[in-house]
Formats: sequence, C-alpha cells, structure tokens
Amino acid sequence: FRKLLLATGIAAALLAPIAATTSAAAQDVKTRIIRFGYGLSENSNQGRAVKYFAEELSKRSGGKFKMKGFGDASLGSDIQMQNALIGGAQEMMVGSTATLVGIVKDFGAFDLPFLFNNEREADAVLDGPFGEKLLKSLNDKGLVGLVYWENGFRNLTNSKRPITKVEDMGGIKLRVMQNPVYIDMFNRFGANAVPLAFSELFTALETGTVDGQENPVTTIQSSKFYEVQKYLTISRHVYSPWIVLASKRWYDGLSADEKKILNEAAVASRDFERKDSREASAQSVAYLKEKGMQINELSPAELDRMREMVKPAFDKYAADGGAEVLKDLQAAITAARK
Ligand code: TK8
Repeated sequence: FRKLLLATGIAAALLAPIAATTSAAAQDVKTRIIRFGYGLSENSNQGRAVKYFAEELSKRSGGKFKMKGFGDASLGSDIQMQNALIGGAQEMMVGSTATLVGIVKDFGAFDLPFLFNNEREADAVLDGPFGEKLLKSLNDKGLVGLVYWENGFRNLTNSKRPITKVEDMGGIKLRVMQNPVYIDMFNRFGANAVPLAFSELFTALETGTVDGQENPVTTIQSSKFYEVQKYLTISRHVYSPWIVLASKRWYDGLSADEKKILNEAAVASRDFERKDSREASAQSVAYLKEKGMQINELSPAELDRMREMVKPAFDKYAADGGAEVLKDLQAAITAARK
C-alpha cells in the first residue's frame, strides 16, 4: 500500500507539470516582454497604476506577461513613444489624449475648455460609445487604444503673480501641450502659449524659459512643480484624459487568449487608476499649500467670463474640420447629464 501511495505520488508529481503545460497551451499564452512607457514619475498616480497593471497582467497570465514600466519619459516624450509604438519598437504606453492630435485630429475635441462638470460625466463619455469610437479610430494608424485613465481637471501655476482674473494671465509665458486647441485657448486668455513636451517642462520652469504651466494638482505634486512655481490657481479649465495604447503591430501578433488577458487587465487598471487618482487629488491641495504655494480658486463669475471669451475657440475648432466630432461629444455629454 505504501508502495502504491508512493507510486501515485510520483505519478502525480510527474503529471502535474504536464497538466499545467496543457492548460497553458489550451490558454495559448506565451511569454511576453512588454515595455510600457510613461511620462510621470514612478511615485505618481500614473506610476502607481502602471505597477498595478503589471501585477494584474502577471497574475492573469500565470506569470507569462512580464510588463516593465519606464517612467519619467525615459523611453521618450508622449509623441516619441506614440511613434515607437506605431513602428513596433515599443509595446505599450500611457499618455495624454491631447498629444495624439497629430495622429487622430478628433482627440482635440477633449481639449476644448469647460466641457465636463465632473468626473462622473467624463467616465460616462469616455467609456461610452463616443470614447469607444475614438479608440477604434486609432486602429488604421498603427495603434490600439485600450482604455482611458484619468489625468484630471487642469489648473494653472506660475511664478509671476496670483491669477484671480483672466487679465492676470497677460503676457505670462505659459507652457501648453503640443496641441493647437491649447495654444489657441491660452492665447485668447492673453497668455503667451508655448507648446513643449512634458519631459522638458520642469527644466523650462526652473530656468525661466516659461513662467507657468497647467496640469492637475496630482501632477503638480508628483512632478514637484511646487519647487519652481509659487502660485496655483484652481481653474479646472479642461478635463484631461490619459489613454493606454498598444502597438498594433505587436497586438496583432497576440493570440485571442492573450488579447483577452490584456484587455481585461487594462479595464482593471483603469478602475484602479481613477479611484487612486481621485483619492490622491483630494490630498494634493493641502500638500501643495504646505510646500509653500500660494493658492486661490477662480470665482464662478470669473469662470463665466472665461467661458464667454473662449467661445470663438469652439467655432474655430468646428471650422477647422471638428464640427462633427464636437457635435457628437456635446451630445454625449448631454446624454451623460440625464
Ligand atoms: C505626461 C503628460 C502629462 C500631460 C502634460 O507624459 O503633458 O501636461 O498632462 O500628463 O501626458
């Protein structure tokens, strides 16, 4: 009997790896090295979500998907990484939708100011048919859009003066993303808009190449902009999404099982990232104040004036070929409000 037990034990031990291999083969999952680039630091909402994503992929693939995050734009700026994905030299990234306008112009619709009132509206529009359609539009450009993460509502910082009314922006050299909607908007507000890659921003602020910038409070914290910027103005002028992208060349080589794992882990990362960003965002203002920033909030009356001032930016966007996408986006927002 002992012998029998032993034999069974040995048989089981021998069979176990075979069973594991068979189920992995049935799953059709190969070992995959995934280089995932991003612009912010490891210690940011972006970095935390990349880490979570990598862990989810590992779990869901039985350790076969090995995703390595490269933060601080170490693989390049948003635009450089998009091109690396298209060429197949890099597998994945997360970056701003705003920097995608050179590839799919329609992403610029998100950059028009004061569209969303809150995160709930943004989630509904991004995860609904409107956001989906934009993701799909990337496919014939060599990219696969997986999910949207939250960058957040953007606010102004500068080293010159507190901004309590739009005129205070006059003459301020303000770094904006490389996107015509931002350039147009801030020039209308009287600032001197300077398009620049995020990867060059801290140095530009430190050396005085630019006086200010605009980003969500989470980024102002994680990128340590408080070290080189005195004034923070809560303006929430644009809700800014991040988009998780894969190289289409690479993605097309995945099996159906592998695509399923990747897509499901991406959705899990989105849910984690939004929750984490919102929690972090609620702490950031107090943190920035403690770091010595002088903080003010724009009044509702002033925000109304700004809304009025940028109305022509909407007309310009529509006239430049964006009429249809803008109409669709506004309809999607109206639907989300119901
Ligand atoms: C990070 C950028 C950043 C964006 C910007 O790569 O450029 O200001 O807000 O998050 O995508």
